[in-house]
Amino acid sequence: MKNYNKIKQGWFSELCSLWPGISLSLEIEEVLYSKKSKFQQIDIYQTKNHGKMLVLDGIIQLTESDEFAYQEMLAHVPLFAHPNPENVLVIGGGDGGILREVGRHDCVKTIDFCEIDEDVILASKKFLPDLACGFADPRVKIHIADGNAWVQEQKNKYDVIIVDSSDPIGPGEVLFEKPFYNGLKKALRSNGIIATQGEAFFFNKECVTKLVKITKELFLVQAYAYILVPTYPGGHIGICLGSLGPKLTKPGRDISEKIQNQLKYYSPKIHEACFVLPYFAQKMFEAI
Ligand code: SPD
Repeated sequence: MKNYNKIKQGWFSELCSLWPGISLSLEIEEVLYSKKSKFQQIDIYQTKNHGKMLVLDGIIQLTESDEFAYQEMLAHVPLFAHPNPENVLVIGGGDGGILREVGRHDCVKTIDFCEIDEDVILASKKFLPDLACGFADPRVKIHIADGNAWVQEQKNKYDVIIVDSSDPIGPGEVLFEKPFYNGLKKALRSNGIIATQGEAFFFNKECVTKLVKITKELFLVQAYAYILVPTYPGGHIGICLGSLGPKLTKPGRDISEKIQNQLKYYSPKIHEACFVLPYFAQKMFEAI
C-alpha cells in the first residue's frame, strides 16, 4: 500500500502501510505550506486543536502540541547519559527541534547537523519558529547531505550522535540498516553514545526487533526506551540506544535547575523510567 494523505471534510488522516488498518485524524483549519521537494512531499497544516503540524510524505512528523516529548527525550536521554558530551552530531530532523534541545547543554562545544532535504529546514524556519530556533545556535554547523553517506566519512569524532529520522519508508529507509549503524559506531569517540528514532513496539515489531538486534550486535551497552507522543502511531515511539562505555539507563550527570526549568517531559526520574518496558516488549527484546 502506498502512503497517501487526504484531507476529507476538513480532517487529515495519516494512513501508512507501516501501521495497516489504523489511522490518526486531526481537524485542519488551513494548509500553510505544501511542496514536493527533491526528496518528499512536505506539508505544514494549521490544525484546529494541536497547533501547527509538519507532515512528510503523508506521515506526521510533529505537532506543536506534543513535539516537546519526542525532542526532549531523544536529545536529553543520550546527552545526560554521557558524562561530558562536547561534540554532537544530529542526523535528520530538519525542523530543528532536536538542535533546540541539544543547545541547552553548555558543555556541548560543537553541533554538526546533517539533513538531506534543505526544503524542510526552510519551511520550518518560516512556519515553525519555536523549533527552528535550534538553527540560531552558533555551535550548529549545517551539512546538507545524505545522512548515511555523510556518516561513513566521519571517524572517531562525536561523543553523542542523535538520529531523528522519519520512518523506514522513503528517504529514511537506509537509516534503519546495519551499514548505517556501523558508520555511526565508527564516527563515535571512545565512550560515545548513539540514540536513534526507534519506531513503536505495538505497531512496528519487526522494525523494532531489527534495530535492537543491530545495536546488540554492535554495542556492548544497549538499551531501548519509549516516549509517550499522542500524535504518533499508537501514541508512543521508541529510542534505540547504543553506548561504547557509559551506562544508558541512568543519568551520568546532574541536571541543572536552569535546564530542568526549561523542560516539560524529561527529568532524571523519567530517564530511568523510560527504559522500563511493558512485559511483552521486555520479553521480545530478551529473546534477541
Ligand atoms: N512516525 C513518525 C516518526 C517521526 C520521527 N521524526 C520526527 C521529526 C521531529 N523532529
